[in-house]
Amino acid sequence: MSEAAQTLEGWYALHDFRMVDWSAWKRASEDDRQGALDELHNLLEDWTGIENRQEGSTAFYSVVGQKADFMFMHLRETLEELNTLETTFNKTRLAEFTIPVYSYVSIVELSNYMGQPGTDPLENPEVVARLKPALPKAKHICFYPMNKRREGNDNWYMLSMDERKTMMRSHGMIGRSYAGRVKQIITGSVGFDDWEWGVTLFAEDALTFKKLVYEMRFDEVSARYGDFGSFYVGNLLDGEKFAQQMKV
Ligand code: 76R
Repeated sequence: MSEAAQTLEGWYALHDFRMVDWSAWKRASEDDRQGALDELHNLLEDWTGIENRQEGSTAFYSVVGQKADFMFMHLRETLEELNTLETTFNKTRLAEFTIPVYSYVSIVELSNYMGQPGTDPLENPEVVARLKPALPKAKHICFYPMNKRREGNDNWYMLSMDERKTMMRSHGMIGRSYAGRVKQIITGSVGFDDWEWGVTLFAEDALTFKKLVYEMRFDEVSARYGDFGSFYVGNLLDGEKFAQQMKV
């Protein structure tokens, strides 16, 4: 058996994608619509409080295209908290005007492929900060789930630790050349959801997603071993921007 990579886990993650039921929204009275937006405002404030207390973090983005209209990415200490906030949202008036279209459950993950042998990563404050990150308020988000292939001669899980380390180093070097332009959060989802990882990228320039993902396609880890799910891309929201978007 090949040696499994050691992983460090941080906060649990829930990506929650919603579509707006525009017909119902337009049929609602102005008061009902305002009430729904006010309630969302309060929720967003609660979530900001949680982030300020470093008990979790939430990102709120629109989604471009027909897969969804907006999304939340929530990070929290426990799966129970994610469950509670999911149902809290479902009980709001705004939720009556939304249709859940996709969700993804995972946990912030760092693996030891690039780690320094003989050091305890949890002693490193940078590592700890990456496990429990405050999500950036970048202009754009990109999310997609992925697997490492297990097919015939292209089986990631049959490779030796050394072979995987070499390839992951090359992957990491490409990634690092985007430092400052992209913030990436890898969340592991083996045992939690339908793919093995969620990839969430944040950038000020959406084109950086295309450049980075394309460049990685030529790197062996992605070229030979990467299988990808659907891509979601969108723009930063806050209470005001959302109210603007929902204005009828
Ligand atoms: O954590 C680190 O910075 C160390 C190096 C590193 C690891 C271990 C790293 C760096 N990644 C790691 C693990 Mn990554 N990453 C992806 C994708 O679209 C594609 O082809 C793949 C999707 C992108 C865009 C990306 C970006 N990475 C992983 C893993 C877990 C693999 C495993 O355990 O087998 C996956 C699935 C994955 C996928 N990676 C980076 C980036 C970027 C931008 C970096 C540099 C980060 C930095 O240095 O700040």
